[in-house]
Amino acid sequence: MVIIFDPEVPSGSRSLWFLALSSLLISPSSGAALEARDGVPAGYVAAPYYPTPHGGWADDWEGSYAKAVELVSQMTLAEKTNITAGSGFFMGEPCVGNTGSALRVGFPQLCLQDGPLGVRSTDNVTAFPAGITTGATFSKSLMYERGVALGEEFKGKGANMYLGPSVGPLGRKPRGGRNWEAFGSDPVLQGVAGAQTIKGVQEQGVIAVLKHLIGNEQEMWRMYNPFQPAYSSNIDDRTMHELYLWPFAEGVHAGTGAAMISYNAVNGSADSQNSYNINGLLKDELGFQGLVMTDWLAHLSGVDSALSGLDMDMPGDTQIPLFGNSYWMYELTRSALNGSVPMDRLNDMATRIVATWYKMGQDQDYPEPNFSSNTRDREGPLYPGALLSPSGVVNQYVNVQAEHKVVAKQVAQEAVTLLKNNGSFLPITTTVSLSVFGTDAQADPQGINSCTDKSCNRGTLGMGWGSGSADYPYMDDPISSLKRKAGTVTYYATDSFPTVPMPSDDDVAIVFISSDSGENSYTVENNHGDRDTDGLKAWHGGDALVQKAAAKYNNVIVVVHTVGPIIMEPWIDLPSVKAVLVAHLPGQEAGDSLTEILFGEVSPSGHLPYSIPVAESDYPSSVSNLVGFAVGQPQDTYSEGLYIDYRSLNKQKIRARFAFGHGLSYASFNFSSISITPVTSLSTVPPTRPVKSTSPIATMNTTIPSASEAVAPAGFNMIWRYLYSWLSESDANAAYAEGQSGAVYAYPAGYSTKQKVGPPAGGPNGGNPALWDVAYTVSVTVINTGETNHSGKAVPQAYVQFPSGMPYDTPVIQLRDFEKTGSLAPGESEAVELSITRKDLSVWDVELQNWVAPGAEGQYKIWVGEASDDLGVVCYTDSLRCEVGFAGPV
Ligand SMILES: *[C@@H]1O[C@H](CO)[C@@H](O)[C@H](O)[C@H]1NC(C)=O
Ligand SMILES: *[C@@H]1O[C@H](CO)[C@@H](O)[C@H](O)[C@H]1NC(C)=O
Ligand SMILES: *[C@@H]1O[C@H](CO)[C@@H](O)[C@H](O)[C@H]1NC(C)=O
Ligand SMILES: *[C@@H]1O[C@H](CO)[C@@H](O)[C@H](O)[C@H]1NC(C)=O
Ligand SMILES: *[C@@H]1O[C@H](CO)[C@@H](O)[C@H](O)[C@H]1NC(C)=O
Ligand SMILES: *[C@@H]1O[C@H](CO)[C@@H](O)[C@H](O)[C@H]1NC(C)=O
Ligand SMILES: *[C@@H]1O[C@H](CO)[C@@H](O)[C@H](O)[C@H]1NC(C)=O
Ligand SMILES: *[C@@H]1O[C@H](CO)[C@@H](O)[C@H](O)[C@H]1NC(C)=O
Ligand SMILES: CC(=O)N[C@H]1CO[C@H](CO)[C@@H](O)[C@@H]1O
Repeated sequence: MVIIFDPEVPSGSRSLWFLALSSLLISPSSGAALEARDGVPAGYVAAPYYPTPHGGWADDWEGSYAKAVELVSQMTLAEKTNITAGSGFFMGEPCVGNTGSALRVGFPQLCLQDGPLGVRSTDNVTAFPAGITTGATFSKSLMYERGVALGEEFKGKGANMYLGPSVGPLGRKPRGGRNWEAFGSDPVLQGVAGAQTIKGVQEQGVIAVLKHLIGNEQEMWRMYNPFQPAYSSNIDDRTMHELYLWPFAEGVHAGTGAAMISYNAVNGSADSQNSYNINGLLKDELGFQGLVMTDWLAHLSGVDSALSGLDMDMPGDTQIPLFGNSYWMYELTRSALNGSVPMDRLNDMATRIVATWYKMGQDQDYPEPNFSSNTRDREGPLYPGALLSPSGVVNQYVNVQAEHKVVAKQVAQEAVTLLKNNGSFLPITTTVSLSVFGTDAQADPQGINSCTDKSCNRGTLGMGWGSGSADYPYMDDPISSLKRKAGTVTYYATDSFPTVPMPSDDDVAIVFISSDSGENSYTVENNHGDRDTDGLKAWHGGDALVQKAAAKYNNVIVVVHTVGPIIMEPWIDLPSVKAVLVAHLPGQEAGDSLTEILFGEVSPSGHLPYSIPVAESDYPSSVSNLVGFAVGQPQDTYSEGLYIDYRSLNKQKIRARFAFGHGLSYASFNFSSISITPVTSLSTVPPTRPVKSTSPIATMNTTIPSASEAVAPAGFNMIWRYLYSWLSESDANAAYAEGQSGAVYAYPAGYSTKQKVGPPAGGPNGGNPALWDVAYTVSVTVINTGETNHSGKAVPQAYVQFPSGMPYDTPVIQLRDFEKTGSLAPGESEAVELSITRKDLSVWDVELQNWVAPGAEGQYKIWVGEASDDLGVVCYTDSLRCEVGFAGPV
């Protein structure tokens, strides 16, 4: 069967294709038929949670809400509904999403643009390293600096919202197609990287959009279509809190202005109308004050999604775009007039949007968009989806790159992860004779941007494919950099081992291999977004290429550009394979960032943001298998619970080939002067949450306005198929009359309009603030022992081991904090402090519905080391002693 409605955001060049397809189908009139719950395993329940908690009660949002309440109070009904949805797929030039405006009161259209690693679908931008690469740096400051640069570029192009960072998928399934857009298979690494990105982006005045909430761990079957529901991720409460929701809590804590729901369902209920997730988890427990939007075309219902807590529908259409149909816009106006969506909810939706805009200061001189996602020509149609559209200047070619290549290169470089370096083979000198193999060493010979949204794996793999890609302004490819630096370089631009002259003993071969994945909107070499066909194998016969090079040469260096783990067993132990470097997805700066490491100008300092197992089957099948086609709703049940990646391998006592956090340096480090300091005393249950103050939303006028507020001004020239929030006069009158007649909407079970006090674990900006109390700090002095005479950066990582004998089955060790040192010269040292919070020492108790520190009085062990399997230092929270020289807990 052809998967018709997969594209998250197809590029403009394909809009006609889309038009043709959509005209073959009839728009469904309601999402109700799509709410299939059949097949969800017993016990997984999507409980109702109503009403949507009002925004505006957190102290740090008070000023923005005050202004927003004032502005929204001046809006008519049609203005309020206009700003809660997009004007339609390809209708509002120029961004991938464009809201309606309320210009009469001074509120503009907002421009929403992909994606996590750069401004998508335009030129004169930086192609930054991907999320997974950023995670591999284990550098909080670089995560932040990259965010700053991204924020500057989005603002420079006039985009109001940055559709990132992605902290879901978490990388539960190594084959998952979009894991590379996020930061790694651990909630703390994801959470820290997401939070640093948000801080950097939003300090520039751009609204970050934290995504995708939640359970979007594979690409295939992710979308509802008129014939089949999306898969259901069935996640138990504890796993939700301790793994998947964790990075979202950190992002909300960092102040993200917006969040995006994902396509799939959780426990059988679609994420875009899952009241438990949006109203309950995100808005009440995590106290989120900003706005929640759909993923593109993930909107399935009008009244129900509004009641479930959704605030913005993107890009505005029903699942079948371009017909001028929407579940919101004019339908939301109707739903408010007929009383089905309470004015209180609509006030909250509109105010959340406007408050977020004020919070980032976008009311002050924010630039308008100066680019087009649809064409690179200077002039083009203003409403490409409309067929008949006026033309105008759509591209101003504003160059927003500034000096961002510096931070882009730094991220790419500090991510390079040295996995193996037998006999300190690396670094090599520039005078050795180098033979280079693999098409991945050179930029795509057909053009660096020749495949739409990078939907091919040709040439140096700098990013995966789909809506998370961006155009390269240039590609500093490894082969050019090698040729610039080294004396003798012979390049064989092939993935099949060629005939080569007999090498001498000292000759060095560098073999470039890759593994790609992306969004389900494209199939690349038979991989449907996820790595369903190639699995965790190197693409293009990469394993054989390495093996054959290793048979010929004494000295082989393998460089891997990859979206995630690949299995290295076919060659990793071959004696000639002296060194292996994972360069992840470096973006435009693939060359010098790598070769400076090969030639010893800098030491590698990247660490694995996931484990590389010996075999994929070392994981439980729920993790190693993708969910396939099903009649009805495909079920993806998280039966492994907390046990993914290293948590899983450690539980089963299976050694990874290379463990999470592993990464070698040319320098060697030693940790000394280790101490643990108690900061806030722990109690089993955290101090009581703060009381929710009354939101100013509660003061707004909730009377249903007159029907005239829903009608377009006489003579307004409407564009065909553009989405407007107006009704015809007769429709408006009929809806108003319907509401006054006492007709009542068939509200979902559990529906209520009474605001709740909020759950015990809840609080503003991420949950109960006490969860972020620092319980302990661990200090270590890192010294470069000087044995190798190389400078380098170390990454001390702190993992918590919970007390034994507790009634909670908990992973042996879990990452809780990390820091990266500066570049330490031989003999040089740096003191590093790692923080362990109350939440870090807690489990989610499903009975109490709260975080519980089960060993408040007992002994937690805080392990510190340079990888999850190299933890030589331990500190005890009860005796406050620290010891060195351990083999580690796993
Ligand atoms: C899914 O069902 C499980 C098991 O009943 C429950 O613990 C969890 O809270 C549910 N999650 C959602 C989002 O409904
Ligand atoms: C809705 O937004 C569109 C696009 O900016 C605008 O043309 C229209 O006038 C707006 N409607 C209202 C009610 O302001
Ligand atoms: C109000 O309008 C909405 C949107 O068309 C519709 O779904 C709902 O059933 C209507 N409510 C009543 C009570 O007619
Ligand atoms: C485009 O961006 C530039 C630089 O940010 C800005 O000066 C200009 O006003 C923008 N163009 C429009 C139409 O707003
Ligand atoms: C490392 O190199 C030495 C020779 O330098 C060799 O004896 C040994 O087998 C190699 N080990 C691996 C794992 O390749
Ligand atoms: C670090 O070096 C000191 C001596 O300087 C030594 O006693 C200690 O064992 C070393 N620590 C580790 C973890 O190797
Ligand atoms: C509230 O809205 C209704 C309907 O638009 C209006 O008649 C009434 O005057 C408003 N009340 C206040 C206090 O503004
Ligand atoms: C150590 O490295 C420095 C800088 O590269 C160099 O000048 C010095 O000669 C080296 N010392 C030894 C003992 O190799
Ligand atoms: C500096 C830069 O990259 N400028 C480019 C901006 O985009 C236009 C149109 O694609 C190019 O012609 C410029 O070279």
